[in-house]
Amino acid sequence: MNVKHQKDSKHLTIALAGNANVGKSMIFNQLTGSNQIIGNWPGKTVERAEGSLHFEGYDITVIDLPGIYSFSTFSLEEVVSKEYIAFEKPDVVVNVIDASLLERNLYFTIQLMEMDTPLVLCLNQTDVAEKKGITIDTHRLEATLGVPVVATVATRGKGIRELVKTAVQIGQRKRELKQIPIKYGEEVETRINRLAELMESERVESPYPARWVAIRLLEDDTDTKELVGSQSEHVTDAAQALTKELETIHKEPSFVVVSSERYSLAARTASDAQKQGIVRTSFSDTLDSITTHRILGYFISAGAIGGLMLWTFIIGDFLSRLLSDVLSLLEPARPRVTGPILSILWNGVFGGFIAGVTLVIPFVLPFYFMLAMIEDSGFLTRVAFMMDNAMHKIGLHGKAIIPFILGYGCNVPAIYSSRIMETKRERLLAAFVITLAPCSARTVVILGLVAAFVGIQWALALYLIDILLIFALGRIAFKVVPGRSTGLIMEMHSFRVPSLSVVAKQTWTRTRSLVYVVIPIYVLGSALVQALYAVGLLEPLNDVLSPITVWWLALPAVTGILLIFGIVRKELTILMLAAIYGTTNFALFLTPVQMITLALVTMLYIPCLATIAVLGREFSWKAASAMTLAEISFAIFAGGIASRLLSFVF
Ligand SMILES: Nc1nc2c(ncn2[C@@H]2O[C@H](COP(=O)(O)OP(=O)(O)OP(=O)(O)O)[C@@H](O)[C@H]2O)c(=O)[nH]1
Ligand SMILES: [Mg+2]
Repeated sequence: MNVKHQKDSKHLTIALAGNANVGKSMIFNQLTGSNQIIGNWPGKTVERAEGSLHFEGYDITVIDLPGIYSFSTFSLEEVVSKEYIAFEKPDVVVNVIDASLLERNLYFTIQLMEMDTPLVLCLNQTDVAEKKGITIDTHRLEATLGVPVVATVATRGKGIRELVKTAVQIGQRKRELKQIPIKYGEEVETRINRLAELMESERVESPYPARWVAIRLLEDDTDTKELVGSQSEHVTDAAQALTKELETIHKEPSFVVVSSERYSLAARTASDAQKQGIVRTSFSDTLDSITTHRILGYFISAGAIGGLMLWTFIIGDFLSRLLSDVLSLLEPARPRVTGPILSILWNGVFGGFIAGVTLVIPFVLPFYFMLAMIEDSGFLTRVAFMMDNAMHKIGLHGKAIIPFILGYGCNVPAIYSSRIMETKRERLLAAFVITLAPCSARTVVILGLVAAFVGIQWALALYLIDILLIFALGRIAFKVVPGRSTGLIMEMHSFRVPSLSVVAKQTWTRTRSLVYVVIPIYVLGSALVQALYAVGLLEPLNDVLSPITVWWLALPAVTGILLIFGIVRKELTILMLAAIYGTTNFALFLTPVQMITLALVTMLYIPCLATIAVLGREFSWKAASAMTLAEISFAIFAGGIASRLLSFVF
């Protein structure tokens, strides 16, 4: 890792660190004008993000780190944050904390102080604390810790300027505040000192402060033991003996001894600095008890997921019709001359653009809008909580519902967010389930083909089949991939009225990145199909695939090329269909059975290229190809069966 530690007077690096869901990314976005994901559920930021800011002549690099609770265990997020702070040594670490959960947040603050890094405490969400009747004496907190404290309300930009100002002062060492050393109980403290001295005499080198390493050793942290053990077994042996002593005195594992001391320190500091007033039961509390109610909660959660789909169907359908009507006004401009070049240009490029606009945007936009509302209000974590039981059936806990619902939008970011799962195995299972989630591309196909021409009940049936398949296949995968499932530990944050600007920004960022990718690929693809057609290559390609498409699936031969394009992006299957026939009225050349079969196969047959790439990167290429092959064979199998069964119905 390269150590970049520019100490010139006009450049500074500020890192934002703290627990999950405290508002780090919101502050980051405000400072740098970036578009990091914001939402009311923990674990959104998974990799560090970098942005820049100019402030009073300073060139500031701001780093947004993933939210973590401690440095001791090692989830990916913890490694990312710990290594960044230790190796790259930012000039200042701004520890963002949730003022309404002061005690819990201070636990991490104490660990940061042990890292010996220049620190500023950002007391965010003070508005939420106020609503809960909590008032915090910032001066007192500052005096107890010896760390400057700035109160903020990130959603309203309150205190942000002051925060940067303080961070710059600390980063430039213009304001010296002496951090009060964290003192543990006598028996722990003497052992920390003994280990730290031993490390010095043994000349153990590490990017972390000696005291920090000593504490980690007493906590029996595997990574630290490896780091030190490779240099001096003498130290690790001594650490083991001292750990044993602690365990005999306290009759508890040593990491519990150390962490309970830290907790009691956090508790003392918090209760010293804050006052709890009397509060009435708030609306948020009432909402909370309804949405997590034993029985009602299930209906509400199911209703939320169903409602999200229904909303997308209804609004999407309406917008799609509206857009087609408006764009059909352009139809008279269609050139009368025909010929390969013109058809490439007109049908391919222009037709591609129109179909892309009318078939993609209307469905994706309302979906992402509602999703952002559900995320930002804090409702998503309640759904996860209620779904815990159901998800355990497929070896996952309720938290997995969050990436899964995100997968309804796009599988790619959803697979990234599966990092909120605790173990690698759970992440892999979650990712597998996500690749089957009916993402917006699949929704475009199901709605554009089935809902529009066969009936909305058939579209809903496809969704239902998809969910059932997810459970069935998820369960098989759970049995195949060895391991146990873990319990659900997830904190729930208060409900809040979604911030319209956050929702709007989120919707726009997600839709934009999708549209920027889909429409150009589509326009190119559509022109390519026209070109293949013009040079007479389309037929042979379709012929090669015809045993599958024509014989087994009973679809027109032309679907061969569609399914190939669909590998790139699933919307392309129906967008290309429109391009080839020059109309979006699919009923002219497909029977209802064919439409349902085509939608079913498209829904299941492969996670798109981008998803495969992420799977390969996040897990392994072996896992990615196994999932891809399994899904292709399954889709073809299921499509053939469905086509035969459906011919009895229609
Ligand atoms: N009321 C209120 N809400 C806030 C404030 N700051 C942030 N939020 C909300 O808190 C939630 C979490 O904000 P994020 O910026 O995503 O939190 P984060 O710390 O980056 O979270 P992770 O990336 O998951 O670790 C969002 O719903 C924000 O709208 C605040 O000062 N007041
Ligand atoms: Mg974040």
